[in-house]
Amino acid sequence: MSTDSYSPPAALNAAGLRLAVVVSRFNGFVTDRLREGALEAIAETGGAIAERDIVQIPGAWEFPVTVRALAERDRYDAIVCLGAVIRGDTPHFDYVAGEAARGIADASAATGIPMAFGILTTDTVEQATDRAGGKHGNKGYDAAMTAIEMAILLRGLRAET
Ligand code: INI
Repeated sequence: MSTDSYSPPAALNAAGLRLAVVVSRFNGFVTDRLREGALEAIAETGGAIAERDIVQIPGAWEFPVTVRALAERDRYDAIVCLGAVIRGDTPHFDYVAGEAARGIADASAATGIPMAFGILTTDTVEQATDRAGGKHGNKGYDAAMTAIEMAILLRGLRAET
């Protein structure tokens, strides 16, 4: 799957990496496609993921507590977060998108586990679908590639110390 601007390193190898994918059901017509993109990236790089490592949550607000719980299992090399927060007419957008971003960033920094931000934050449904397998690529695919890249990078950095 081609993407707008993310360019993964030439030969990423996800074999043996322990990955979790967290997908929110809100705006499921978008997040289903992000999940497909993420699974495609994992398969393409030689990785594998079991059903139990794909976690569904109601909405983007629920990411922070979920990724913390997953990180505390001490089981994952990286976590991929997939969601869609669409502004529409609701002021809910700013709270949900902002807290999801902050909570994931905090959890990642606190636990040392890379957490890729594959949560679309858009003004319109069209902008979201364009980025979920449409004309601007698939940000789920990009997020999974980023998680794989970061898992490998951090594994290397930690091995050096
Ligand atoms: N959750 C989303 O993932 N995307 C949205 O666009 C959204 N909007 O617009 O409201 C949304 N709200 C639900 C929220 O994430 C929580 O699930 C809900 O508030 C219950 O905690």
